[in-house]
Amino acid sequence: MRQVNNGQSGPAQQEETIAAISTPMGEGGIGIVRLSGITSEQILTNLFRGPGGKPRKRFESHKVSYGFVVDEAGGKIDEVMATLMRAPLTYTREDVVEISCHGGSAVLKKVLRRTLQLGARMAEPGEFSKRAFLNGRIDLLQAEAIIDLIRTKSEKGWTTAFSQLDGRLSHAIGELENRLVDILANVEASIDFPDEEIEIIGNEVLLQKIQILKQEVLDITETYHLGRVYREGVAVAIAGRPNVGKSSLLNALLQRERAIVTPQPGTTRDTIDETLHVDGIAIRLVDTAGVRDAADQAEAAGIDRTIQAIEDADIVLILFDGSESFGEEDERALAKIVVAEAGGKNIVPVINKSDLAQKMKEADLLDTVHAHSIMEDPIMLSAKTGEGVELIKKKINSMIDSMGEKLSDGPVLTRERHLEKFRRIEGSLNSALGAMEKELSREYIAADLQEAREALQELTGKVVEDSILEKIFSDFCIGK
Ligand SMILES: Nc1nc2c(ncn2[C@@H]2O[C@H](COP(=O)(O)OP(=O)(O)O)[C@@H](O)[C@H]2O)c(=O)[nH]1
Ligand SMILES: [Mg+2]
Repeated sequence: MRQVNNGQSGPAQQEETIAAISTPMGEGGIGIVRLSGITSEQILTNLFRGPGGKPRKRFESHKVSYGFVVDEAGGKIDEVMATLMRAPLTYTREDVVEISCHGGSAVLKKVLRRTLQLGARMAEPGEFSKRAFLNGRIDLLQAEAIIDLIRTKSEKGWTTAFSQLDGRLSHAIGELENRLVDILANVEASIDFPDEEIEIIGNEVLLQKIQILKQEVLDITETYHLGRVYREGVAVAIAGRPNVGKSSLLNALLQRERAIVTPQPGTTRDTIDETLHVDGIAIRLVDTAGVRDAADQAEAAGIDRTIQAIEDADIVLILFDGSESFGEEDERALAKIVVAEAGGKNIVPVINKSDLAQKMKEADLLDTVHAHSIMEDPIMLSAKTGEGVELIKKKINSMIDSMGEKLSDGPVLTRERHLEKFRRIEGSLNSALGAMEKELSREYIAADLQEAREALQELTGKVVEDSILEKIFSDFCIGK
């Protein structure tokens, strides 16, 4: 376990200097090489020349300087804008240098190499942000939010990531901890000084305080389902027997010819993944191979992946061909899909090819799917004309809404890690309440409350295991 500098003890110790290209590789208007650490300023002084070709003795903090990066012989490498930012008002709380170069990979690599020659070492993935965390500028929840903010492509993903970076979740957890510490202090005082004249809260009040705290913990836990959907999006699998129009539906939803469509059954042999944005939420659509008894090995492998995709999906659209009557192949596909989805709860039946003469009786199909515990009514669709595509999008949206209470402006849990800690806190509070009911000594209650407090501290990273840190920061890209 590591105790992190929480920023109350002045500027952080500076570490060896790290360097990286902080912008994506490729062609861009600007590319940035970033340095952080104790020799950042010295390295800048060595590689930078002003417009007149002269070295500069002093850089003003947080001011941009125009000039050139030069090699060891003084030859110009690039025309740049360089900024020195002295600790502690920087991304890492160490001295930071940013050199804005022309955004080409050869230029950026040359400038980076020059910083390495002058004593910097290559930064590891996420090392800048890790230093920001270790130096107490951001907590672990904010570090997680930085990755999310960089990764997210959806509007809702951005809102949740930014509010987490802005400290909404951290603040709520800080509040919970303060209240817990108050209660704990009182419980401990009653153990340590049972006879003294301090104001000890009575059992009834204590019970009530813990219950209120627990309710708040439960309210925040509730936000996880939607929080995860906002962060990661939802996975929607398109399933059914071969030739019912699964690939056609994928194309209709995406409004382009992504998947190959043929009258030949068994054309789609691998799963196809594409992302669609509906109402600010990323919807990962997975077109699957038709579920049937495979004709050959390639198809069998495709069907295995289909089953996997259905297991992983949040929502499954099961397609039927309305121009044919419900057959044995439909029945077998239906049974397999319901098993893979684990019960039928999130399956939506869709009757496709509504532009053709209909042989499938909607009422019969309804009975059949009900028999498989699928409760959603079938949606009529023509992937060919596009009729019903909007209904499907609406259905997906309303199913997302039913995954959790609408989120207010409060804190939101977005990761499995958060959920797991909140469950632990709930467990500890339950155990404290149980101890009170059994009228156990207050030592037991104190131990439970202490455990809840530890889980809160692990959430923000006040106390954290190195392996968790490694896991979180290795998810970053180099230069962040
Ligand atoms: N008339 C009509 N034909 C369709 C419709 N959707 C798909 N098809 C046809 O059905 C065949 C199979 O479609 P495909 O999307 O490849 O089915 P998949 O095997 O389930 O992926 C193709 O010939 C499509 O043109 C539809 O809504 N109406
Ligand atoms: Mg297909």
